Amino acid sequence: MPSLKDKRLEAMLATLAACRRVCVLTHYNPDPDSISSAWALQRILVVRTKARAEVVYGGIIGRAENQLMVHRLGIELIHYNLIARSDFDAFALVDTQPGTGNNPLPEGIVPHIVIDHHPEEPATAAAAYQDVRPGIGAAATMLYEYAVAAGIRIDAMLATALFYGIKSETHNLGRGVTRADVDAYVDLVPRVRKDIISSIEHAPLTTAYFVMLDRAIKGTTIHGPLVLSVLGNVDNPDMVSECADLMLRLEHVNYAMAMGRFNGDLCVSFRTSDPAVEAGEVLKAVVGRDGTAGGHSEMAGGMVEGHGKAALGATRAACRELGQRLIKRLRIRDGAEGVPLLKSPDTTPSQQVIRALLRNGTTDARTG
Ligand SMILES: [Mn+2]
Repeated sequence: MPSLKDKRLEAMLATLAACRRVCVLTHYNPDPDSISSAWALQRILVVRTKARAEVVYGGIIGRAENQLMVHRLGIELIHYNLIARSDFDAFALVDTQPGTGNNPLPEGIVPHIVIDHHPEEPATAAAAYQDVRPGIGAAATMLYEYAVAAGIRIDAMLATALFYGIKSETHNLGRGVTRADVDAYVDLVPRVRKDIISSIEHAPLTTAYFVMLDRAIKGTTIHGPLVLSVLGNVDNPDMVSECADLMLRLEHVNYAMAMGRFNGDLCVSFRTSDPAVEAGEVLKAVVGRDGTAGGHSEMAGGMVEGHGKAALGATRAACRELGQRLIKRLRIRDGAEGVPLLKSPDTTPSQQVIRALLRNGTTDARTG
């Protein structure tokens, strides 16, 4: 009797029976989960169908880690601007869905395939094949299952890509994982090139990165349990999400939102460690009709278009407005003003603890 995984695979492949060339779309600025998932689907389609398949993205691969991942693993991605959409007779979406505004699926095109782990979007129902499982920690886990069911060879490079996709998406299995994620991770470990993972995780950073980081820190204010970062213009949109990730690590902080302008769009990232708050829903409400947003329970991203010609002052005002909406939404009292990150007291509790330990001679001062 065919397993559920085999049935899923056969149902997916059946939708492409008459297709010649498939466009596998990631989200705009693809992260490791999206890149590895698309790459795995491309491999499956090349082996198991008569169609050719390309991995296509619409934005920019910004993070140093992601650029190095693509380079070291030899993943071929094509920018959407370089393809002719008439060359393709089928579209497949991974780690994203139609109608989310975070992928370059052309208006009016109904995708053949949607495989995703974000909450289901209404437009997805029209796809010939959908597999949307919001409980799963990483899309790469789903594509690993398809790859196994398809019987394709998962070589060291593909294994490393999928492993890194799961690892980075789930913070090393520490965030929103299911049994399937753990199984895929464990299965992949023996085949992974650990040296490549290590080099990706310690990718060289440009001086431009530190300039941007400096600006991000200077543009950050603390509003009780919330941190807001206004970055101004950024040279890559991933900087916005990196900043939100970093600021959530500030002690006593449960929410972080970062905003920056890239290519005429205002990019927004929201992170939370509060299990009572659904990040995707909160950001959708905050952005409202101004733009698009979506995400998971702990992380979300959004975009407000039309900031290309706006003066930076107007964009900053829009950021302040989004910040105020978030403060209201999270019901943070006395949060409207905020304190600049660099003006907040320099003696935080953790520093006091370290000093006390040093005074008592219980901390080895030679380390660290
Ligand atoms: Mn994902």
